[in-house]
Amino acid sequence: MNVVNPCTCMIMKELNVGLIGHQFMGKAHSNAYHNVAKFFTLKAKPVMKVVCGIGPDVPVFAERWGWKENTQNYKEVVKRDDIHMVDICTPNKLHAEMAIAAAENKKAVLCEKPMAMDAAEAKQMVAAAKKNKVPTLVSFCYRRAPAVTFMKQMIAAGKLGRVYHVRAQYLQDWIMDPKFPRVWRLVKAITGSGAHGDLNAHIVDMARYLVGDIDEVVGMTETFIKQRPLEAPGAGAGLRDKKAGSKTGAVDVDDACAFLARFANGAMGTFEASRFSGGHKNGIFIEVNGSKGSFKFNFEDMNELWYLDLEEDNREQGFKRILVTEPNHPYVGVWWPAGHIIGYEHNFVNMLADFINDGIVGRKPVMPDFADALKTQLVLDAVLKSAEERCWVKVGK
Ligand code: SOE
Repeated sequence: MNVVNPCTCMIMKELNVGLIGHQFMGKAHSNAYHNVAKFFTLKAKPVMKVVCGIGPDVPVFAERWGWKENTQNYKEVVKRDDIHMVDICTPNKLHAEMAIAAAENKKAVLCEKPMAMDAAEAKQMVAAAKKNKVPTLVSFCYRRAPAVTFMKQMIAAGKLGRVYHVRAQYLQDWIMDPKFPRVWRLVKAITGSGAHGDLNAHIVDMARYLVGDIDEVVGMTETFIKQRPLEAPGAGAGLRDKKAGSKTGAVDVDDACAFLARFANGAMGTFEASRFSGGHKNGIFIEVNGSKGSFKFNFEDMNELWYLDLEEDNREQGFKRILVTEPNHPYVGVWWPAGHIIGYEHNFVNMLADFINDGIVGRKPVMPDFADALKTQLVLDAVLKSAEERCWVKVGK
């Protein structure tokens, strides 16, 4: 087999992957490795070489998902000569350390979002990737929902004219019960921030992708439940499948964060992330209004894109529903015939195909690479500063 390091040679047949993390995102990424070569024509086939995680269930995970080996030691994984790509699906506080170690060992790096705990860490990741000339990608998976990619293509083609507004929300409700335990996503030292870094990160990435960079922001955060039971040992592995213990601990991250933004092109943005929006499970909504029309997208109906054409006769105007399942819509051709809808997990497969073909083998930057995702992190940092200082803040560089 012609196995070579992707960072030193462009001709390769197999891409050996080391995955770090075996919870929710570890599962989503494992599913993508399983399926990507079956649906897409790839320039290199990923080989699920080794999964790394902490806990007695790692061997079971490896067996179930088809990872050839498993380990608890990530430092071994990033150093192995036979690993070409490292995929980081761990809690946020480990992203920078692991990504830098992987880049120093000349591995291509895929990293879950948010990229880092803050922009200072993200800058170190960018520097390590640049120094070692390795392909990188941050897993902002929703930009690769066909409807979102298609919206981007239409906006870039001028369908909306001048963009006036971006309206984005990411709403969940999984921690509304005050008895829900203080899981790692609610601990600042592990996660960096709460709903903001977890959810606003996605919609900031989508908005930047669709409309461009953000110059300044003003925001507010709130923590509604400030004390929670600590997590009891022995809970299930699912994100929401947790048990409360008898002791309690402080919640030091935001439950919700809203902010206003001014885009470099003059558009106005409103963003809202909350884990206290009853009835919303994974409610991602984004709308863009321009001089010639509007687009809107709701993830819970992710195969649909709504489009308003202001150049139509005003008596016939109205939002029209485009079912984004035609073979010539982005990514759709490799999946099912028109009308046979796709779901959440397909975004990860689409993303992986782009990273392997264009980034790792093609050696072209695939967005959002570390340098691009740093810009999202700078927006997130500016919002937190603004909330603390109660004023508008310029997004850093
Ligand atoms: C948890 O809130 C979470 O899993 C996020 O971390 C993901 O990025 C999001 O897409 C779904 O919700």
